[in-house]
Amino acid sequence: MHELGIGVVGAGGMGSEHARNFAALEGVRVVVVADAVEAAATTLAAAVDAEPITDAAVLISDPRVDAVVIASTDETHADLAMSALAHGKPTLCEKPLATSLEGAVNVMESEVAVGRRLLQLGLMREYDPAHQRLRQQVKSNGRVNHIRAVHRNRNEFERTIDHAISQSMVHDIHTVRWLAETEVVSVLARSLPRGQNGVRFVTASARLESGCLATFEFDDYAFGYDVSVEVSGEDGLAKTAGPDDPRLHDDWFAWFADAYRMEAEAWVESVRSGDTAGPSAWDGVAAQAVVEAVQRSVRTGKNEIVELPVKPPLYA
Ligand code: ISE
Repeated sequence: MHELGIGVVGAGGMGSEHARNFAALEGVRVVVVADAVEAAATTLAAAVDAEPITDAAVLISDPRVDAVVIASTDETHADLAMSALAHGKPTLCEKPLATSLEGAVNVMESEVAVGRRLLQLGLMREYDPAHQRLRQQVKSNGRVNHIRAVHRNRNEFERTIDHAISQSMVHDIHTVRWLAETEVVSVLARSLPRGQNGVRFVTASARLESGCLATFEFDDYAFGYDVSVEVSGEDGLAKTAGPDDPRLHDDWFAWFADAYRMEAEAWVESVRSGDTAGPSAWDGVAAQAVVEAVQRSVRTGKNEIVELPVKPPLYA
């Protein structure tokens, strides 16, 4: 078996999680770790026996790098993803795909121009065993009427409302689209401030194309990390773990450790088979369109329509 060479861009929390997971897989080698902060690149590279560099462009064009993982800061994702696509390299890009809908569409169009899927987006809840069980249950519960997506963070630092929505609620938005297998058409949001410029709580009520409803409830400063989903179907209710879940943590790394590992395994398999699957650039575009509608609704206090571009046949 040819050893798969992976380059990891970004040596922060997410880059480290990915690098360690990939380094533990048989037949996979993390060859390069890039981070603009040299010390961060050096530390992570040493941990996974890779070479540290500071220039992500060098990593992407490195012939030893068969596939690229993008886990750097949000505003770098789109350009790096387009560069990896231009090099024809399979890429696992952390969410969000871009920091604007226009940026996300540009990445998607670059992939459409390539003519085949090369990019998987790191919306990893699809790989979480609890979410997978939920999806199976949902399928046997008849028509979906309502989805309730609850997400609690334990952020010590204040985040702006735009960041809370684009960095956190984006996961819940994807979960709802994935479970209901339909798009969000409009949203009405409310928020509770925290400190000077931060946000404590954001709720959004959404209508979906199939006619079903969804509620998003996001707390940025809760007692512990928590993600739970509840789906009311025509013939029954399906839930992930309840509020008495013993898995209360400070952050998402332990909570979703299995999901990250399974995402890594599935992605490596898809790179080997040449069949990119999992959350796509289209999912990134659709999620970003909803993110922006929620951000608008918080500001206007009104129901906002999701401005979704046409879905290219590549993602049918
Ligand atoms: C973080 O960036 C993640 O991706 C986590 O999965 C999410 O739960 C958290 O809210 C985000 O800040």
